[in-house]
Amino acid sequence: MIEYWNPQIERMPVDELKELQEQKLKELVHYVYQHSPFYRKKFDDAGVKPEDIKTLDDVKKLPFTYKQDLRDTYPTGMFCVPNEQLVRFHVSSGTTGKPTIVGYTKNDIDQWSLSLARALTSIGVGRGDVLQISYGYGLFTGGLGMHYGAEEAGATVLPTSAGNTEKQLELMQDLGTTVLACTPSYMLFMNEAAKQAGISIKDDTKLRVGVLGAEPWSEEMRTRIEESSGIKAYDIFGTSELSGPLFTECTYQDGIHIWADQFLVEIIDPKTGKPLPDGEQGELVITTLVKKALPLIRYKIGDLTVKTSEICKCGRTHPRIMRVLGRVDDMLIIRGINVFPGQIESVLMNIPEVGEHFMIIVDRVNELDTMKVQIEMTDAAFSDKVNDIMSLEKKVASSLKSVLNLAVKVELVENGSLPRSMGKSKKVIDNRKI
Ligand code: DLL
Repeated sequence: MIEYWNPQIERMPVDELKELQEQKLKELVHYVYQHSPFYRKKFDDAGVKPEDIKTLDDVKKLPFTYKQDLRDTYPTGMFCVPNEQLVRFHVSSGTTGKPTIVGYTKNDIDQWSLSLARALTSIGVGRGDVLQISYGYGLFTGGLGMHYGAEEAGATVLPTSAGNTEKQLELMQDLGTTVLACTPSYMLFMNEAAKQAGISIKDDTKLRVGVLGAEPWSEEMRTRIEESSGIKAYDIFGTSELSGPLFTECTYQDGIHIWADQFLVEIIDPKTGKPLPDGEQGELVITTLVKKALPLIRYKIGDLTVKTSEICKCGRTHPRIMRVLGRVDDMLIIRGINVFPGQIESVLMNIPEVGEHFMIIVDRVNELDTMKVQIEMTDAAFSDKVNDIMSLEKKVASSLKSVLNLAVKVELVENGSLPRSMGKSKKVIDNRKI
């Protein structure tokens, strides 16, 4: 039986949903124009007035908002409410420059929790579940965001945060954790740590669901995680600027549901900024329809994906985005060829002898880009004496070549030698940028 948190909203006929969005969009543009000097100036510079937004399609007339806008107005220059109306800040540390600050009113937190409660219900998680949250608590939105959403959904929260893996495994067994929320990288790490401690997550725990995200991961990685841990692994997406973790797939695992009564999603051509039709890959752009402290108008998230408006098999009418390939700026250009780390992961995870850990190292030698992929083997392949290291390296290189159309040097490294991550993992070292 399919469960809904709010069936009226989640299965609302598409026409009604669009009407609701249109209404909220019109209210939003007036709201930001009145409450934020930042947006007033942005609209004025673009020559657009709130009254110009009459239909949903008019969203195209609105200017984009960028992460850089948040940095330029650091700390709270884009906010639409005075600080005393805020109940929380989250801070996202960028690799360069100022961090971005997100503020929330009480209502913003409630809306965020509702969004996640719907998402968790859609993957069959709620009352009766022990949900271990191993996303970091603190300035990062993963821990606290999941926490409030999971409580709203009725689950019993075990707020372990990331790290102290031995303790996490002990509590998982003792308290009967059924759902684990963490990055896919940390899921792998936990699996490994469990094995070392003589515990099988599959056989010795009650874990049945993983709510995995905050970083790109491939379908092939999902298969591996599901098989090795005996769980259903669901993709969860969100960004701190939109609130934090917000959207998941449903049990059909066929795209991530974006709640249309709260968010308006567009896919655009990253170069021209023109909206793209369903089914075409482009950059994700989201407008928040109900946030009050820090509403975002056509926020250019930077992630590449594909949208579909087809009604899902679960009956939900809200649009879906497919697995996020990565950020536009994660794309590596190697001798003129575009490569996403996720493509490499997909190829590697299809080769049974290759383990789950790899590192991509990009360099420039004699003015020429080079790419090396370091891989670890699976334990099973490692113990197979007949296995010839050289032939495995060759096999991996040729699989990569056939998919990427690029010569890649493959280097087998000792198991356990590549870095493990408890949060978002780093899979690329680009020495060209150093
Ligand atoms: O990572 C929020 C989050 C917490 C999402 C917990 C899911 C679970 P940021 O730190 O602002 O927020 O990073 C957002 O991470 O723009 C994507 O590039 C990437 N990302 C997040 N989820 C996924 C996913 C949180 N499921 C940025 N697949 C986003 C691919 C993801 N990329």
